[in-house]
Amino acid sequence: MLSRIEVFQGDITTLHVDVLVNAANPSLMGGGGVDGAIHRAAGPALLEACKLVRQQQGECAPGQAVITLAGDLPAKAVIHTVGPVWQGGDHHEARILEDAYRNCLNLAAANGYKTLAFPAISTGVYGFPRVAAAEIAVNTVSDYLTRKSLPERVYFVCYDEENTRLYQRLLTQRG
Ligand code: AR6
Repeated sequence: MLSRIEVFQGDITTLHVDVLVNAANPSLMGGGGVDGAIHRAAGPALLEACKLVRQQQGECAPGQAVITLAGDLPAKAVIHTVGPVWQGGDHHEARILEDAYRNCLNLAAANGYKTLAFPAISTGVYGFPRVAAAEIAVNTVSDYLTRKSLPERVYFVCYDEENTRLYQRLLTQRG
């Protein structure tokens, strides 16, 4: 099952996967970090698609996810999820982060997508401690894949070497 999970170090916008996950904010109107990089690479069609979702469904609550087209990206679609803002750990941050990963997996599977790439949700501007966030990411995705056949393959995209080593270590530990 772990052969269905890979770690990739670099810029998520360059990946040729079916669907990329964006670490968005509730407004879905773009921002900094990976959100900014995805919107820049996708072009204005992505913002237009996000505006439409926002008009139809309102804001995206933390832990929830929505899907849009991918504009100029090599991916076929983008799933926008909102991670928790770290507030010390006693505001359900872990459960919300788990929900975010699981809802992205469900949405990718419901749309028939086979390959999915996640950034390290909430570990930038939102301040979630990196090790705890990586443990949640690895455990939630691994548990999901043992039960489901889609997505077939999941990539954890790490922007720096430290996070890459961390994910590789956690995946090795899970065997
Ligand atoms: N590819 C892969 N990972 C990246 C990239 C990239 N191009 N750029 C940054 N990262 P963050 P959050 C990593 O702050 O904490 C936005 O303004 C980065 O090193 O992007 O969920 C939104 O609009 C970090 O490990 O997302 C929200 O307001 C990880 O992506 C807010 O930030 C997540 O960092 C969301 O904050």
